[in-house]
Amino acid sequence: MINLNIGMIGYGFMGRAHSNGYNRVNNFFDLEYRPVLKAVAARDKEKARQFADKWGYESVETDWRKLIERKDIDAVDICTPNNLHKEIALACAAAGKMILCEKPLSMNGPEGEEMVKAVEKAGVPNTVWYNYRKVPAVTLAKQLIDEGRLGKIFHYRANFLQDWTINADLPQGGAALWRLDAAAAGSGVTGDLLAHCIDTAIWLNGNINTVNATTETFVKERKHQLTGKVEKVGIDDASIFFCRFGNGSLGLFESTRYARGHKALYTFEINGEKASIKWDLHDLHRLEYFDYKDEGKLRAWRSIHVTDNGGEHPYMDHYWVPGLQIGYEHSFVNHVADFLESLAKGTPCPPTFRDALETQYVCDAVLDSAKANGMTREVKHA
Ligand code: NAI
Ligand code: SOE
Repeated sequence: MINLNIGMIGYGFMGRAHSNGYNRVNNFFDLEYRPVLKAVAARDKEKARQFADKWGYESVETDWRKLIERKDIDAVDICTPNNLHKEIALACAAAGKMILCEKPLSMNGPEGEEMVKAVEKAGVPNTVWYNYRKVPAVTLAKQLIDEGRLGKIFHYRANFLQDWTINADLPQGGAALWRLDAAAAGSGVTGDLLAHCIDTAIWLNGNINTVNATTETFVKERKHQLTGKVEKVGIDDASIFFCRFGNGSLGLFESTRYARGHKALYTFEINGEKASIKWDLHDLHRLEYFDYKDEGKLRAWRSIHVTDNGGEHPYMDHYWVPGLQIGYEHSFVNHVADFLESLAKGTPCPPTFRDALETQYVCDAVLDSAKANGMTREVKHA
């Protein structure tokens, strides 16, 4: 077994999800590599120590640059707000470290281009945590599409709905609320939520060529947690776009943090000439499938419980017995497993930085189109 020494930067929500992935992966997958939690970097030493104790990190650093300089770190995991992704990734590439970076890759396309250039020049293995690809039901959707079961695709529809920023008194910026601050997040729901939908869509249905978008910022000013002043809100609270894919299909995407009653409702539906599929994050182990070739009197949507482990359902051979499902956290376990398998084979682990740049370009085109009152924008390709 080869040890892969991990250095993690940031110890919030994703710091926990990834740490769980590293800790669990060798329990479920037979791999050549074993992640070793060497160090976590965070500005507050005491909090970093508490996190390190809880999740099993050997040491802490209070400056992420020190972590990257360390000879005993092989791979760096970037779990910070979006405005730090580029600087950290460039430093990692310069130091020859492998990188696992949280989504969105960057604040915008030009930043992403620099990051892709840096990792490809350095030749360091890299991946971006678009973890929903690693949900077995979503991977099964990919398999069904690649097998041609849907035939020609006509429509791709996706939503990512939340409701946690409706309160106008919620401040922006700083810990926990950096997503509301354009300087830290880059954009609002476009980069935070639609980016997931776009990544999955490109993976399942190919590149997006043009977009027409509209966005809205419902609460125009919020108190900034760091300055204490009421400041203009620079993020998009809601973002809607329609698009044309390279394969001729039409896409419709919506995301918002103002859909009262929805906490994290990510859904997609794909309609092809022969069959359709639907997926819903709230029921993440199920894939809904409608096949027109079924006998007429029985033809209906079927709900596939993606838990078979005789090789039928992706990733599930590594878990329990048929019928017993896995959860959100396992998408990260699966992603770590994919990364370690790719390392052993010497192949890239999708989505790579270059794959994630494609998503970034779509986000840029969406925001640009929205600024231009929905005018069509061509999407640059990575
Ligand atoms: P969070 O706010 O829970 O954690 C961010 C962490 O970064 C905190 O520990 C904070 O102290 C640390 N940090 C901030 N500035 C730092 C600095 N200068 N040096 C060291 N540490 C610093 O945020 P969360 O939710 O974990 O998000 C982090 C990243 O993960 C974001 O890019 C976000 O878009 C992405 N994300 C991805 C998800 C997915 O589904 N793949 C889910 C949630 C977040
Ligand atoms: C926002 O609330 C958020 O945590 C996003 O940042 C994640 O990327 C998404 O997976 C869930 O929602």
